[in-house]
Amino acid sequence: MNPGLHDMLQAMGPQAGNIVDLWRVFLFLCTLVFAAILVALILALRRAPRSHTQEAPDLSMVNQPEPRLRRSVTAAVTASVLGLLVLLAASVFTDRALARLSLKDAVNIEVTAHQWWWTVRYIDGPVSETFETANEIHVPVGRPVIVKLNSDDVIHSFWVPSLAGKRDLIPGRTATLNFQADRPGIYRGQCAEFCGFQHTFMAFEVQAHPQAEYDAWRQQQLKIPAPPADAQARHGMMLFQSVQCALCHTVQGTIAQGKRAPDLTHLGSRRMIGSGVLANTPANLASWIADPQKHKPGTNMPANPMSGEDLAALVAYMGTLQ
Ligand code: HEC
Ligand SMILES: [Cu+2]
Repeated sequence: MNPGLHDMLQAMGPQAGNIVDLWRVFLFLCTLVFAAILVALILALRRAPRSHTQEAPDLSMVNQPEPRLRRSVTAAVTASVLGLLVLLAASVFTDRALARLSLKDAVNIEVTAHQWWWTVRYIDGPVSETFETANEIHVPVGRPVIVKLNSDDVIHSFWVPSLAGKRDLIPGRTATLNFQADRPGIYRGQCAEFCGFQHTFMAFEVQAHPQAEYDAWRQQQLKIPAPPADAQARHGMMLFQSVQCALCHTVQGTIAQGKRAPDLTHLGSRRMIGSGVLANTPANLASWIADPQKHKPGTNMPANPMSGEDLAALVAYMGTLQ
């Protein structure tokens, strides 16, 4: 499966482009400084007076005036200050360039971080056209996206290296991040602020589609899945609503309206489950539902011991949630 591009050096949008340009300026200047220091060090080592065990050290140079040394130190200090000023200016210009992204016709999304997964809400249009999904952000290519960031528990950080810089999600404070994807593709994101046991497995992805494909995806997300016709999947639905699943998870159009876990209304349309730990296949779903702790120790979903028959029914039901 395509793991998604996760590379800040391969910018796929204007925001990441600005950041990689800044990074190149830093790399260039810091390499120059590093090389200059090494040269100075080598020269100093070669010119240092060698002492000899049999003779008293020659200390006459200590009392001599050192006009050359003074000049070199002045030059080095001046060059360092100038170098730092260049870096400062480059940072300020990058910041301005980041703020210049036109937000006309933007897609508005609200992302809430949890230990250790992400709620994604699409908030454009009237309330009847808002919907929720998890761990996967779909965006149209070439249009700006405004992401409002919140956290439900501890501090997390939203980072899609190929599209934009990092932005922290701080409980009780809303931050915003704007980005735009210039080419269709799958861009991997990752929580970039240590947030507990499963921080590593708090991944997500941004899927950028051509506008028409995005519109089709959006229409699909707005639909409420029909109750399954198949007997096994119906049994799965009944189980989902009668065992504790429904206390944590939501499936739109059913009595399952829990808000403590990923919305499963369109689970079948997602590529991954568990914030990127497993591919979304029936076998993985079964294994996850039976014992999520095996795949993501410490995760806030308990194990669900049940018969193989019930498990198969639940997986069949999940498969109908397209
Ligand atoms: C105590 C609350 C809780 C209960 C009960 C619960 N879950 Fe979950 N579930 C979660 C949480 C939290 C996650 C996200 C885990 C993560 O990624 O760290 C999750 C994730 C999932 C996922 C993966 C979704 C995704 O998009 O990554 C599936 C599928 C799932 N649960 C199905 C079930 C089923 C079926 C049941 C009932 C047998 C159930 N859950 C019971 C809390 C719960
Ligand atoms: Cu996190």
